[in-house]
Order: sequence, then structure tokens, then C-alpha cells
Amino acid sequence: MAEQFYKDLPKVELHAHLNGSISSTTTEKLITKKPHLSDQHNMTVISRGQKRTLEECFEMFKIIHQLTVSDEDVFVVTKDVVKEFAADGVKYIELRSTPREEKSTGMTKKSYVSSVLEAIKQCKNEGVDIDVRFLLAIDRRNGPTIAMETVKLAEEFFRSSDGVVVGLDLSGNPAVGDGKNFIAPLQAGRNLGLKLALHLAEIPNQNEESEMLLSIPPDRIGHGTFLHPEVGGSQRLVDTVKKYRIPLELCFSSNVKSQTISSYDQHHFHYWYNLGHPCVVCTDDKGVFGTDLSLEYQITASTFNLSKTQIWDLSYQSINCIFAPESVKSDLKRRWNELKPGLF
Ligand code: 6MZ
Repeated sequence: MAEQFYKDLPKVELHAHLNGSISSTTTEKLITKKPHLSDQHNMTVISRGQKRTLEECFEMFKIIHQLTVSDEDVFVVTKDVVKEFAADGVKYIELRSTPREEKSTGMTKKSYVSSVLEAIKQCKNEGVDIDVRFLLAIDRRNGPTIAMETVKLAEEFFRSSDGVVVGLDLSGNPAVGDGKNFIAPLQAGRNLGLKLALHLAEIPNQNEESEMLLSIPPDRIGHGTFLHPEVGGSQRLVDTVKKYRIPLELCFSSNVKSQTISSYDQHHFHYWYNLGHPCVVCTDDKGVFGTDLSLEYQITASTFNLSKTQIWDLSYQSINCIFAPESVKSDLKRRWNELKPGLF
């Protein structure tokens, strides 16, 4: 549990996978309807002090996906996740999720996205204090043809969702598939006006792929753990990221618990923050990694000795990295300034 300052800090969450963000309370709720999955309950979260490999994390997602197989499940999960982020002091979130179909329940990729959007709408109507946007995720495991279908689906919702759908994410097991196969669909999405948040260099030895994906260039980078030369990346990659000033979405607990980073103090936050580059603290999968955004900010502060003012600035500057329009950024900045006096 994070200290009160971090809970009260208004926060922006820009890297949260829906199915990775399901709390144990919601998991229990889903399992009562699917008792045959009750054995799996403890296999969907990495508890304190535990670690897994990244490969094992992707096995966990397969289990979690068995819990969200209908439009109703997706709706329930989205509502709960949004409310939990709001309760943690998150004022603006961009959730992301991979549209999935499930023949046994009649769920289609389109109804999946509709269920997410309906849940977001209901939260808004209920007055939940959080602005929620959505990115459709492309799972690299599924290849470029499915990716192009996702772009088409995103286009449909981009036009009809009143600004809730703002972009695309490229994610999934980084050891599977080749990023260059996704350049065409991603570029097609970009041409339609969709913003791009791409997982990049989450594992080592992907310099060539990173270079290709950076040539688009993306609007934000997920992780970017192995971009800099000290960890086998390259100065050229760093220079490109700097040239376009592409913000990095950084997830401490995720990287340490999935062992792509050996300890918090080795986190690449340090490298990029010291360059004055835009860094956004995020959760990735708050359910799987047993965290919340307040805790991630507290970890950042305690690991790198940041003052409360520096943490405040970090949170405030994250507003510049959101995909919603400038008017939303101005409103959020006003909100942050109103909330500030009570914090210090
Ligand atoms: C890459 C990840 C991820 O889309 O079903 N996902 N992709 N790296 C990570 N680091 C740990 N964590 C989650 O949420 C689960 C999906 O998000 C992606 C994977 O594709 C995973 O199946 P949704 O809501």
C-alpha cells in the first residue's frame, strides 16, 4: 500500500492492459460464474516478493483470458478496472485491450470493443471521477492480417466513439513475431489519425526491430527497456527517440517481477529521466503484478530519491503525453493545480 501522498497525487495512467489489470476481487466475482476455473485463481497474480519470467507472464494471460469470454465479462471487468483506477487517484487513463472473439458465447471482436465502451460510458454517467480513453491492441502473436483487421475496427470506433477511442497499441510476447510485419498496418492506422503506442525493446537484442518501428515514428513507447547503449541498445536508437521526443511509458513492478530488469535501481527510468526526456510512470498490468499507480510513483521516488516536488512535476508533465486533444490537457492541468495546495 502506498503512502497517502502518492494516493492523493492526481495521476495519469497511459499503459494499462485491461485483462492484466483485473483485481483479485473481480477475479473472484468472475470465478463464481465459472467454478471449473477455481483452481486457476492464484495463478493470475504475482504476489509480493515473487517473480516470473516474461514467458511465464504470457502463460498467465492465457489463464486470465479464460475468465473473460463473454461481453458481460468484458463489461464487468472494464467497469471494475476503471473504478479501481479512479479510487487510486487516477484522473485520466488510456486503457488498452486486444479485441477477442469467443464462439461459445457469441462474443465478437466488435462486441468486445462495444462492451468496453459501454462500461466506460456507464462509469461516466455514474460520475466516476476519471476521464477514460481506449486503445485497440494488436497482439503480435496474431500476425499482420489480423493487425490490419484491428486497424479497420479501430477506424470504425474512432469515428463513432466521441473521442474515447484514440489509438492503437502494439503488444504481446516480444519474443514472438517480427515487428517489421506490423509497419504497414500501423502506418495505415496513423494515416487514419489514430495515435500509436508501441511496445519496443522490452527484451534485449531487438535493435533492428526497434529501429524499424521507430522509423514510423510512434507517438509513445511502451517500456523501451533495452534501447540505450548501456544495456545493448545503441546511441542511434537513443538519438531517434530524443529527436522525435517520444515519451516512454515505464512500468517498474512489471519489469522487475517479469525479470527483464534485475532490481528497481537498475531501471532505465534513471537513464531517460536524467536526459530530461518525457517519462510516464505506469502500471502495465496492475492485477498480474499486484500493484497500483500510487505504489509505482512511490517506488520511483524511493528508488531514485525524488522529492515530492519532483514527483508532482513527473505526474504533471505526463499530461503532455496523453492522446486526447489539447483542450483536455489544459483542463487536466487546471485540475492538477487546483489539487496541488492540499498535497504539500
Ligand atoms: C507485452 C503485454 C504485456 O489485451 O487481453 N500484454 N504485452 N508486454 C507485456 N509486459 C508484461 N502485458 C500485457 O490484456 C492482456 C494482453 O496484453 C498484452 C498481451 O498481449 C496480453 O495478452 P488484454 O486486455
